Amino acid sequence: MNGAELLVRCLENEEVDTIFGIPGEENLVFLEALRTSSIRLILTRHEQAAGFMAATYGRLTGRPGVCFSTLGPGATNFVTAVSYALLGGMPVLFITGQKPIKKSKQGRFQVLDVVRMMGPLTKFTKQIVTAGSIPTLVRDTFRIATAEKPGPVHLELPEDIAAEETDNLPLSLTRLYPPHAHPAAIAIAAGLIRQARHPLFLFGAEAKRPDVYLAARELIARTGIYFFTTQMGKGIIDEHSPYSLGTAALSDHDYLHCAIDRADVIINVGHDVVEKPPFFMNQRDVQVVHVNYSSAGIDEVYFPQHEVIGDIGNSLAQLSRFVYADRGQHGGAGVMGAPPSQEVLVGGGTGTTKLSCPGDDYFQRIHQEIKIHVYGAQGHDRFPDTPQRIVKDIHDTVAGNSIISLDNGMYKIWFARNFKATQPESLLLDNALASMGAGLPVAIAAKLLYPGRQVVAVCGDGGFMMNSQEIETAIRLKLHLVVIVLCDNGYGMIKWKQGGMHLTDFGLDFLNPDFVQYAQSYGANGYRVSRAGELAELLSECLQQPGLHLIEVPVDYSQNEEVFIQELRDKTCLL
Ligand SMILES: Cc1ncc(C[n+]2csc(CCOP(=O)(O)OP(=O)(O)O)c2C)c(N)n1
Ligand SMILES: [Mg+2]
Repeated sequence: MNGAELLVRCLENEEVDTIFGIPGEENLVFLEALRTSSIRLILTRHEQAAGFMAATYGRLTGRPGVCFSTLGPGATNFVTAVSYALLGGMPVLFITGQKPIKKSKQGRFQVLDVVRMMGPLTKFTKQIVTAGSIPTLVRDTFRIATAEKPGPVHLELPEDIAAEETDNLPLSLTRLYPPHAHPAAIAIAAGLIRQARHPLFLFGAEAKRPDVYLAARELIARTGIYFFTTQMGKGIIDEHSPYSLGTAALSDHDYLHCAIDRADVIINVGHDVVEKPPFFMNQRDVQVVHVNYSSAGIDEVYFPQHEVIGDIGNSLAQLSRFVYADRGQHGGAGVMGAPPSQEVLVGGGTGTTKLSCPGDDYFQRIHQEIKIHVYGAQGHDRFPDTPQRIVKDIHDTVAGNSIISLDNGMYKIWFARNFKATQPESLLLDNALASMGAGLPVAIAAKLLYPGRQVVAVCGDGGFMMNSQEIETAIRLKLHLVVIVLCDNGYGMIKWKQGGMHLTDFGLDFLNPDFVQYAQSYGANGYRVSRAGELAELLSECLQQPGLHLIEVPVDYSQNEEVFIQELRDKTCLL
């Protein structure tokens, strides 16, 4: 067999069932090997989209997603998706073609040093120089991509190596078992929790592993300790839990931060500094315990005083046992000993609410305040819709196990904050590279993986246009998808920041195509919301009918200022 055939055999051996990409002439031997394989080819309209899709495969399955492109321009188009996988901790193998390395008749046409380009962006990058080395390279790249923290790896397959004959065969698979944390580290963490008056758990992106969220759910249920999540940790435990304080969509000053400011020990499970900070550590007297597969990156806003490094699922199971045993002795589950008769004052821009908080239920009170001011926020019943109303209408219309894929823009903060996730995949968002353009490709990959679940992409009019061509891919694949495009005719998030800096409104407005006609030109269905309340009706219909549906939703972003600036500034937490 030739090198390309062996590469495909090795991918099959790694249980790869899908590959995303766009071939160039340098990939034709590889494409031919794919044609006769068990691997499904998903041809996309931009390599960046193929990369986002493969990363989503990796993110959702824990096994590397795979994508491929040609040399030069195809490889450079991958760069954003490689970076997305790197910061987001998603296992992906990127394969790029290359001119023959032994002799080439095309000089340096399209030739870039792609291996070097991938260096700072991947966990491993290499040019394949003999066909016989393919089995070890594939095994090694899959091992590296999957090892915590997962990420992207890259192999370059030159044309002549693809054609080179070899009789080597794939290697057998091995499974990685991360080492367990040192018992002394567990004991110290348990001691800190035991002594804490107001412990809080934080769950981040790397806690999204099946064994971790099972252990996390048990730990919270057994101990009754309150928790919150980072944006990417959302849904690890159902946010309807009585112990959930929601998601840190902002880094400071939200209702949740009243609880964070009150906490004396915060146990950060699976969080690292790549995500926008869920809170700022300052020199305040809070103990932060970092529970993760690897040691914390120390930063001005993150310098945990204690670390529990090792398999997170095991660490949580052990902590659960320690803490439960201790709490059993000291009165069992409930909120830990706050001083009696504390007063809590939390309120919104619509007026403050003064609550008398008997005993130790400060966190319970914050839970109530979040229920009222965050999840209960309806926005105004007017047209165009407010972000709160859009989140609520989508939340209340989709099925409990649906998947919402977000692009990047202002609405991401609203969704992260106001949408109650029930499952780890409920809200797929990127708070690491936070690149625009991922919303639709991610939704396509999610639908391919979970054909039985409702999948909705929510994009801004800016982000959607960065990969809108993938509508064709979705149509070709006959996917039932709903794409919601929030229209403010501008880069709303940056406008908000510009306003926050008291700068003049400049340079951020654009014109849009008619999205209804745009969708129809692809053979999709297009709709436009033109009155308050219509989004929920349209969405409900679109979720019933097969095919690709695009709903254009004008959005009124005046609430950014009203809530995130005025309401949160006016609220007070008395500690
Ligand atoms: C690829 C990329 N370019 C630029 C940015 C910076 N950026 C972040 S949000 C944003 C505006 C997004 O606009 P839109 O998609 O219309 O969403 P809106 O905020 O208007 O709802 C920009 C330009 C980014 N995150 N990613
Ligand atoms: Mg916009």
